[in-house]
Amino acid sequence: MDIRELKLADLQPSQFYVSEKKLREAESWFSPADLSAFDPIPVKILDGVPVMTDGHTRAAAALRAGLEAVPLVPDPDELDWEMYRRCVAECRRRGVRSPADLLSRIVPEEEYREKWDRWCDKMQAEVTAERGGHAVKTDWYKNAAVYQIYPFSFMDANNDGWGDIEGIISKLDYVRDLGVTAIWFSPLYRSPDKDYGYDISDYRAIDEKFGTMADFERLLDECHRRGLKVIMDMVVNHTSTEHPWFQAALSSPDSPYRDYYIIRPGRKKGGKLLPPTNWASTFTGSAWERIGDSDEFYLHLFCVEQADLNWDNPKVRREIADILTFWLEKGVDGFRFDVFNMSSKVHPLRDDTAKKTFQKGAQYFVDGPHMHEYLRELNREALSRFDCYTVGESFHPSPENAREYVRAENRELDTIFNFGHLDSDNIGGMKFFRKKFDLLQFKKGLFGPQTASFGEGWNTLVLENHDNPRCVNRFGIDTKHYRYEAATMLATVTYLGFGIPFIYMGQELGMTNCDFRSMDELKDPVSHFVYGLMTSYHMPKKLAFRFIRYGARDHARVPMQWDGSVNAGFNRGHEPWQCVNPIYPEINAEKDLRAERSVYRYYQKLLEIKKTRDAAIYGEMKEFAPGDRKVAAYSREYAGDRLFIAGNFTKRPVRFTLPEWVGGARVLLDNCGGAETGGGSVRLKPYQAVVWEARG
Ligand SMILES: [Ca+2]
Repeated sequence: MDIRELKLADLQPSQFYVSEKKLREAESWFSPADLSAFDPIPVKILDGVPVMTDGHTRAAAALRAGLEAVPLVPDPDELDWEMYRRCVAECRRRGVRSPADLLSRIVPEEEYREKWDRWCDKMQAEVTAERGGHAVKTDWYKNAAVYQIYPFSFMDANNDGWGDIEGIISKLDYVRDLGVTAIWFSPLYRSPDKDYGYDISDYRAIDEKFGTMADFERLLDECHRRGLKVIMDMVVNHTSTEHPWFQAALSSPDSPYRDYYIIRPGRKKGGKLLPPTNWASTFTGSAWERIGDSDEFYLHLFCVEQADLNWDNPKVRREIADILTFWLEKGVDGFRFDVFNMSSKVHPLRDDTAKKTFQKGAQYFVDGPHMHEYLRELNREALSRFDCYTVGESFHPSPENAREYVRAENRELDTIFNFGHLDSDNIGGMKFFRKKFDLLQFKKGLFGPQTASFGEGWNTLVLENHDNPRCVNRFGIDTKHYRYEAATMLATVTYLGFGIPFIYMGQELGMTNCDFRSMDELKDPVSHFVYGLMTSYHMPKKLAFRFIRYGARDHARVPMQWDGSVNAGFNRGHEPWQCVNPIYPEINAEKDLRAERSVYRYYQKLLEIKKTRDAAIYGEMKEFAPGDRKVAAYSREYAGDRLFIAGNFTKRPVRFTLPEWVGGARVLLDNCGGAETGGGSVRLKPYQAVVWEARG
C-alpha cells in the first residue's frame, strides 16, 4: 500500500504532530533483532512524510509493520474513519490479527510501552506548547473497557477492615487479565465518609485509610505499567461540610468563601423560620440546613454533610479547573464526574410547585442554564490541556441535553452514563419499589442512547455500579438456577452495543446481592433515610426492610469475594467495615476461575471481541424485533464486518426468528453452547446469548 493512497495530501499540515526528527528517534529503539522479526517488511520511513497517530499502540504497531502513516485524531470531530479502516485492513492483510497482537510478538509489552509512553509524552508536550496549551486528543477511550473499583471493599492489605491502595495493587494482575484497559476508582480522597467518599474534604489528598499520596503514585505507575488507564472520580457538585472552604464560609459572614456555597436567608412565616425553598434533598429531608442559630441556610441537594458548591462564582470554577489540573499533571487519564448536570442552578431559587410527595425542585438545577457553558470552560481551562477522557454521571438529563453533553464538536464531555434500562424493574426510577421486569423498557433504555449519540459522540454501557444492586438479582432473573447464564447473557447483550463497557468489581464473577438480616448490616445513609421515611409513614418495619433490601446500594458495597477463606479473602480476619456476603464460600474469584463455566473467563472472551472487532467498536447498532418481550437482539455493522447479538431474558427456551444473513453466519460466542440455528430461526435456551459473525 502506498502511503499516498491514504489521502495524506488532503490533510492540513496543522493536523500532523510528529516530525520526521521524532520518527528517527523512534526508529532508534528498534533493535536489529526487532526489525528482523518483521522480515520481509522493514520499518521504513519516507523523508518528509509525517506519521500520524490515533492511539499509541496502533501507531507503534503500524510503524513497525512498515506502514508509513497512521491516522491522527487531532480532534474527535476530525477523525478520518475511512483512513483508519484502511490502516487496520492493511495490518490484517499482512497477517496480523490486530495491531496489539503485532506488538506483543516483538518486545515484552511493558518494556515497549514504557518507551512508547515516554516518547508520546514528550511529543504531546511539544505539540501542546505549539497549540497554545491544548493537547492532542487521541481516541484511546473508544475501544476501552473500564473496571470500576470501590476502594472501601476491594482488598484490605493491612487487615484493618478497610480496603486500601496496597490491596488494590496486589490485585492489578487480576484486573488486567480480565481484559479491561482502564480502572475508574470511586473516590480515594480525604473524606469524613458521611456518604462513603462522595463527601470530599480535601481534593488533593488521599484518605489515610486508603494510604498515602506516595501509595497512590505507585498505584498509578503500576496501572500504567500494565497498560491500564486511570480514571478518577470527581465529586464537585458539592463538598464535604468539613472542607476548609465551607469551614471558612461558616467562620464569618464576611468570608469570601460564603459565595463558594449557596447560602440564603430563611423565610419567616407566622413567627417560624422556614428554609429558603421547599425543596427536598435526594438523601434526607429538606435540601436546606440552617447555619447555627442564624437566619441563614445552606443548600445540600444530597446529605446534610454535602454542601452544594456555587458554580456561578467564577472563583469556584477556577478552583475546580485547578483540582483537575493537579491530578492530570500527576498523570491520571480521565475523570468520572459525579451528578455533573446539577451544578448550574436557576436563580432566583424558587419553590417547587409541582403536586407530588417530594418536591425536589429539579427543574431549578437539572441541566441548568449555564451547564453547557461551564463544561466548555472546564475543557478550555483544564481538560483540553491533557489527553484525557471524561464521563459524566447525569441526573435525569433531557434527551436533548444528553446528546449535547457528548456531541464531540461541543467539547463538553466525551460520554455520559445512561441508566434508563436500570429502571426497567422499579417504579418511576425509585429503586426500592419493585415492579415486574419490563424488557421493552430495558431495551429502550439501553439501545436508545446508542442511536441518539451515534456519529456525533460516544456512549457508555453499564449494568452495575456502586449505586445499584447486583444485575443477576434483577430483571426478573431466576438467580438460583441460572446465575452463570444470566450474568453472561446480560454482559453479552449490553457490552457488544455501541459504547464503552463499564464493569463493576465482582460483576465479572456474577456476584449476587447480600442476604442482609437487619438494618444494622446496612451502612448506606440512603438506605437508613428511606427506611426511616417508610416507617414514619407507618409502614410495618418488616415490610420496609424488604423494600430496602431489594434496592439497596449496600449490595454492591460488601467486600469483594476473592476466595473461600475468612472474610472471603478480603483481609486476614479483621471485621470488615461492611459485612461479607455469607454466600462467599460458593461464589468467589478463586472458585469461578476454576469452574468449568466461569463468568470471568466468559468476560475475557467477550471483552476480546469488544476491543478488537471493528463492528463491536465502530459499528452502527440496529435493533431487531424491538417489540419482542423475551429476547433482545441487534446487529452491529462496520465496513463489511457484521455481528448479530441475541439474548433470551427468560427462564424458558424461546424460538426466535433471525434476519436472513444470520442464517448462514458463524457463531462467534455462545454462553450456553449448542445454539440450534435452522430454518431461519434459533432456539435459545434459558438466558442463552449468541453472537453470530459475517464478513464481506
Ligand atoms: Ca486497610
